[in-house]
Amino acid sequence: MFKAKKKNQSFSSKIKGIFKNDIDLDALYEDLEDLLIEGDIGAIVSYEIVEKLKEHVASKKIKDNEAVFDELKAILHDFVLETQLVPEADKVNVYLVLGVNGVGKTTTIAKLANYFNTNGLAKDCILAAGDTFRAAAIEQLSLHAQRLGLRVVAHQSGSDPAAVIYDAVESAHANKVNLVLADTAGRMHSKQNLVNELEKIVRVVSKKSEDAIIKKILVIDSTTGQNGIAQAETFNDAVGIDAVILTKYDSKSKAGIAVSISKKLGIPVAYVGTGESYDSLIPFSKDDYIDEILGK
Ligand SMILES: Nc1nc2c(ncn2[C@@H]2O[C@H](COP(=O)(O)OP(=O)(O)OP(=O)(O)O)[C@@H](O)[C@H]2O)c(=O)[nH]1
Ligand SMILES: [Mg+2]
Repeated sequence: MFKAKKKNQSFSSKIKGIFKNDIDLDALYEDLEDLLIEGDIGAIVSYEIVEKLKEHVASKKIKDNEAVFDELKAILHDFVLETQLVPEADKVNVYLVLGVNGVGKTTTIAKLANYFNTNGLAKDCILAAGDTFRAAAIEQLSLHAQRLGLRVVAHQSGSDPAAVIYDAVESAHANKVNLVLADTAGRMHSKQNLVNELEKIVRVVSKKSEDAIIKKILVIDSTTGQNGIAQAETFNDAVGIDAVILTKYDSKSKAGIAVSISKKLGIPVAYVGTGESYDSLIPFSKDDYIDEILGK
């Protein structure tokens, strides 16, 4: 699934390595837990995986390495959540793209627009310049819109993001467009501000369009490891996140973050960003992901 094959080979080969030794289950469990933590799965979830593995191995009386490995794979399969995030036709879908500074929100909006357009899922979607806070954010989104041949709805810098998104939804209705991709400011808000701002956006959009499908999508830089989990926790507590997009999967990320987010927070992963170009966005597949982190 991902271009970033090489990066994970060492992780998967390390995992394979511990299963090659003569079976000494206690040593295997210990090594496995260390490796999972090293792979950014996080201490708590790594512990849970190994505990589950111990239970399954004991109850199924598993004796050989290969079967233990298969059991590990099955556990990860239960832990990792994926979702298909595509706009419905004949409805106005509003995707609010959230996240802290610099994770890749604006770039991801351009990639999503390109992906949906290329796949015939949302022709002519509208980009809403809801980051009215950072200097040049509006210009950045407008430039993407221009390159992709899409409409952008923008107000002045410093204006109310809810008003921008409201106008974008109105424009979607008027032009029979089924998707609004809304950029938002990347401040690490205090929780209360975040809640207030997003509640207002959701309220205003729902008022404009009662049957609009509003999705809150959190962008996380996959190279930030456990810090990304903390971000997901904050945003999810504050506003409830529908899906996560992991960016910068092409760089030095250790990938385990998808397991933690799924298992700890119950949030599915929808897409993975693998580069800076418009076409470097891939729907997340948990089968491919697990094959990649563990090896086939
Ligand atoms: N390598 C790589 N770079 C990415 C990816 N996604 C985004 N970037 C880069 O990350 C940088 C920040 O991206 P932006 O889209 O501006 O991030 P943002 O979250 O909108 O940033 P703020 O608006 O400042 O909060 C840019 O240089 C992007 O090209 C990705 O999947 N892989
Ligand atoms: Mg931005």
